[in-house]
Amino acid sequence: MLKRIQSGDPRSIAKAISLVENNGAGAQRLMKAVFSCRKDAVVLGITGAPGTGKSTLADQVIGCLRAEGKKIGILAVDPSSPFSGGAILGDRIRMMRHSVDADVFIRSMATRGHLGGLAKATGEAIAIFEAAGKDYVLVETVGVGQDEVEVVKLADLILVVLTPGAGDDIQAFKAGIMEIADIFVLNKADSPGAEETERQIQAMLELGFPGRVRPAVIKTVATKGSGVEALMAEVGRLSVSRDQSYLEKRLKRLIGWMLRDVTREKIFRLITQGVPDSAFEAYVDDIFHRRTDPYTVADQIVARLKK
Ligand SMILES: Nc1nc2c(ncn2[C@@H]2O[C@H](COP(=O)(O)OP(=O)(O)O)[C@@H](O)[C@H]2O)c(=O)[nH]1
Ligand SMILES: [Mg+2]
Repeated sequence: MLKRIQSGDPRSIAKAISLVENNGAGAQRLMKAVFSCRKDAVVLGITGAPGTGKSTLADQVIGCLRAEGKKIGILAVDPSSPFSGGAILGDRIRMMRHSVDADVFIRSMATRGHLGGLAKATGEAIAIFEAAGKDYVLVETVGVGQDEVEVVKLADLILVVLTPGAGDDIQAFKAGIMEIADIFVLNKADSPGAEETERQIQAMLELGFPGRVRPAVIKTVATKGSGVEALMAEVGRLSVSRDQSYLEKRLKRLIGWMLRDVTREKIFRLITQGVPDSAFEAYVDDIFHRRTDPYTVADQIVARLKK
């Protein structure tokens, strides 16, 4: 399977991502192999509120990169997936013209069971793309919750997409995503109020980035492709000047998640093996009859496992 992934075979890439997403049998073994042969891609995070034009923009970015012969993997990450089948479908339609291109792989990632799980699955999918020889990986996320901030931190460069009249978004974003933006994209620059919003973004940047290189604000009309060249020039400039320590940080964050997750799983298995169902039910019964409480019992279980 690893050989087929390395040859860029889309089916094997899809299979591998499903395997790590579902944490299926052999996922750990596969990821060990993937890690040993991955090569660094440029990972671009594209984040912003729903409807700001992230997918339309991604489609343009794909077009530019394909013109240079680059191979690309795209992850459309949607943490609220039970309710947003339509959004992901929209993403796919937006990038449809590239879906027959064998060197462009588009994949949606859905929510995971626990916080950080989505980030881990996304990180693993990026590693699979890197093993498959992709030069660029685009990660589209809706930038709202904590999980999304974690996901977008996997990127080497983060593009925050805003639209005219996004004053409220700017307030909402300030808390998390704004600080980690490398480039601000003011998309839908063909809509009224673009200049005013640009001023608001600049004003915010003046206040909010002490001791940091101020990110560029680039106006685009994704539906027409205007401004995309300037955006790609800035992406190119930043990815060249980006030092190795950045990449190291991204990889270490991913490795940290994997290590925690794998360890958590092993410990969980120990618990289920070490505490038989009958003993567990007895504990539940004791708590139910108020003879004890979950905290005390948890301590007892841990003590039992330590022995
Ligand atoms: N007027 C205008 N509409 C745009 C622009 N970019 C995207 N759109 C439209 O905005 C809608 C949402 O775009 P989409 O890419 O799906 O946004 P996403 O939810 O952020 O991925 C679509 O109907 C696009 O055609 C733009 O620059 N100008
Ligand atoms: Mg989208």
